[in-house]
Amino acid sequence: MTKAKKLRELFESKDLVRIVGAHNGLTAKLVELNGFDGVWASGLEVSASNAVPDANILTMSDYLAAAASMNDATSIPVVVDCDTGYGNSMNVIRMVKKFEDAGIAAVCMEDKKFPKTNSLLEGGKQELAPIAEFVGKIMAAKNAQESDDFMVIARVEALIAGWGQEEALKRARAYADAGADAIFIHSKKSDPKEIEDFLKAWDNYKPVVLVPTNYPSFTEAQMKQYGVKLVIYANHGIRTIVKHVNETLAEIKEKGITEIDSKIASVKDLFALQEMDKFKEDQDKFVRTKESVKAIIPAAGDRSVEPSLKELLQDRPLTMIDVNGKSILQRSVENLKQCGVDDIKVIGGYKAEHVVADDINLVVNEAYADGHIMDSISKAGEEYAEKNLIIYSDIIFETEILDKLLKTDKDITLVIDSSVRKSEVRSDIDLVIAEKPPLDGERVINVNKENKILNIGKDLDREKAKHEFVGIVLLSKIGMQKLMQVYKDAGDQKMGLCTAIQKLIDSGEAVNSLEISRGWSEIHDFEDYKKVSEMLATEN
Ligand code: SPV
Ligand code: MG
Repeated sequence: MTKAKKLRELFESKDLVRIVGAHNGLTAKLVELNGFDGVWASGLEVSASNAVPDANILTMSDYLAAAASMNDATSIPVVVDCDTGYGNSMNVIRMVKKFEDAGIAAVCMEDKKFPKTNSLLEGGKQELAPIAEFVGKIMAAKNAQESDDFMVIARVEALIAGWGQEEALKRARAYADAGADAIFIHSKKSDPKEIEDFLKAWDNYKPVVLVPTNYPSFTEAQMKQYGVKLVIYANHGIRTIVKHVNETLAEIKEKGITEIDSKIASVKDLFALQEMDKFKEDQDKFVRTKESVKAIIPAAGDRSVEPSLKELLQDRPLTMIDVNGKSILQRSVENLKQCGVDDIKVIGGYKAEHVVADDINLVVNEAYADGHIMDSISKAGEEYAEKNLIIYSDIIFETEILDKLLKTDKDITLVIDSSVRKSEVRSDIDLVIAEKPPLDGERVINVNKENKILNIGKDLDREKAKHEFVGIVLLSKIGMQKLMQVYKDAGDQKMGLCTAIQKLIDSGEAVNSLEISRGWSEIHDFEDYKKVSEMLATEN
């Protein structure tokens, strides 16, 4: 529904339509959020907000831009104060076209000479235009509008100019007869008597509009008794702003900002008015400088079953243990961010309440004890990115590994380590048998040559398994869908990642590898923890 139609409907359905002055999108939005029927794009507010007199110092384009900003920021109708129409009838024709095109519901013109001076200015020069001239403007406006719903309000300034009640009534009738949709009768007196006299004599010949700034004792109940249709509280917003900004500035000048926060709107309040949540959502969806990457870090398991870690893991999961001043998780998060990965989902379970790191998205798997890593990964949701990283929560790694991995373009790529064959082989690591032997120790360039994985798991033939799975996998969207399908089809909540990958390989899926031989470590027991802490201590 157009805003012009909305205003028409308000005129039909309400005794008294209440609108409030604003000067930009923000103040207009506050008017809407406070439940008023519409916005008055006040000439006084718009010019005051530019710190210039309300005397046609600004141009029609300035007022149009301000009104459009108010209209865009709100869903309620905007009635625009168009002063005298910015010139003669020819200017009015263009004015109506421009404001109607901008979605404005109604325009209001006053019967003064151009340039006008604000009506409330004490001793202000208030020159009335001849009736014929203003009637011509109303006819021009009504003829120029495209939709029947658009309203033209004629503002009678005879009382402001001191020309008396009779002149006011004569003008009001002439404007109404020329096609004006409503008559705004203005007064600057503090006593509402002249307004009441007008209302009695007018007898609702056409809807009446009031701006009771100078006669605030005239209540809404009285307005309703006289059948007033529209009341405009024209400038109370900007007057509040001036007073309170001054108070705040005075306090800051005197005391700094230590105590001011609780007295003013929070930055969060501003973000809400700016609809930053929606902005962020759209930004994530549509602003693309590279492929979208999501990281999933399953960190739900309870590893305090490892006796040497029992002490350390009493109050936190393994990923949260402090390794030289930073948790394992925080280290992973920082590495990911350095590689441009901001969408990081961590699946917590055991002591999930203690899983914290900067800007992570924590998903809690309450039933973590019933499941295993694939179960946790499934809890990250089914909205996969173009590239999806799965990173074990108990490894520490250097950024370069991710950098290299993110440059690969296969559906599934596992980071594998070739140093395993040299070190003492432990029973708790995931071994890998790859198509080709390790490159480590050889002088090679283009390390990223394809090397498919044939087998992965803890119980592989140690003679054949020359690599270890590092705990980092990169999957395309398709790769991710296939991996999760394997998990779903198996119906085994206790499935580990390596089992799922082996099933993919068995079903003929190509699983590739990125070989490294340094730059990472897992922490499976207290010995690992000590070793890694020492390495990181001497790192810099
Ligand atoms: C305005 O708000 O700009 C008005 C109303 O025109 S008044 O200031 O009372 O003239
Ligand atoms: Mg005005």
